[in-house]
Amino acid sequence: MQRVFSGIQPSGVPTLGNYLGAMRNWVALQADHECLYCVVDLHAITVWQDPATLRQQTREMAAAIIACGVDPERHIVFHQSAVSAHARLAWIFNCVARLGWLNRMTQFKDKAGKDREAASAGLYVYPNLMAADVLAYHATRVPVGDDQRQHLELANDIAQKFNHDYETTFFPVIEPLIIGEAARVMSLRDGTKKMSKSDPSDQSRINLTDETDVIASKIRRARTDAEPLPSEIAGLEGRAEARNLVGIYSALSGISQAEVLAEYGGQGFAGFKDALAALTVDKLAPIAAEMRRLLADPGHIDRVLFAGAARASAIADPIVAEAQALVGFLPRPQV
Ligand code: AQP
Repeated sequence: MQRVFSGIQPSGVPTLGNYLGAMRNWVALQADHECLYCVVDLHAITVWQDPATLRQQTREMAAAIIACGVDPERHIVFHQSAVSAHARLAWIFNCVARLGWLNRMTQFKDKAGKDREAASAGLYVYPNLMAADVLAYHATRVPVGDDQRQHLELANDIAQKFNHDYETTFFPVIEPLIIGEAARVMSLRDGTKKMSKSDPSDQSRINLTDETDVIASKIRRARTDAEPLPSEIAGLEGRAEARNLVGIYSALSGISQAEVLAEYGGQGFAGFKDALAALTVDKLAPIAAEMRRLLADPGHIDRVLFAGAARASAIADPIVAEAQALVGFLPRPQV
């Protein structure tokens, strides 16, 4: 059985983008993979987080993963900071990755914005930690949204360079799993920007915890253009907002974009938005209800995470110990 690793930052409430680009696929992969799903709090602090909020959001993210349908008994759900192998391997990768490679990462450019000098060093080396997250488990399959493709290519460059520099075949090749329609969900306010849980505008995204009337109002107010919906996919060219809403409808309903346009093409947005709002509420309301139920008992969530972290460490520790030995470190003392 192939091993899957994927992570999500507790940097806000998970969004429809996180759900369609990642979590929904995590659920599907459980049937025939060994899965590790990680709340990546080390990544989250690459941008400052209020400590109490970070604790709350870490539990919320774990609850969201379970509420979406991940089974933490059969698979592993844990928080990254509880497994030291991630940080130990990331340091080695900081020394393997080249500055030129990191300079090409578009996520750093997007997140650092205009004032790059003020961004944290952690944000810059974020892709090295992401490579360590996956390779500490020798995971070969990583389900992510399209936005993370570049980081996974970098992870493979790091693995290859490590193997070359230390004359080994120790690290395997990682395969990104970018599944289905709407692999990149865009902001409801700007169809050229991805939907993000940390976007300052709450109107730009659907949160998994949004009440049904909030979801409906956000979709009705989503930015669109003045033209009716086209009847064919080619007509979405240059219409980022329309393309995004059609993509979301298709992803949530499981019908192709062409079929969506066959039904709604030629109509204005109002009716389509009503249908999309109803569909979104239908899919997200049960997840929100289950999240609320789980969050009523934070002690239970902590126990799930601690048990997951112990199982994750049992896999990663020997792998990272071997990487350290390949580099030339003396063994760690047994405690
Ligand atoms: N808009 C999106 N469309 C599709 N997939 C998405 N993902 C995130 N946004 C979209 C996928 O969700 C997973 C977890 O992402 P993350 O939390 O580790 O970081 P991110 O990609 O930076 O997500 P956000 O929501 O934009 O977080 P912030 O606002 O903190 O930066 C990944 O698999 C990602 O592809």
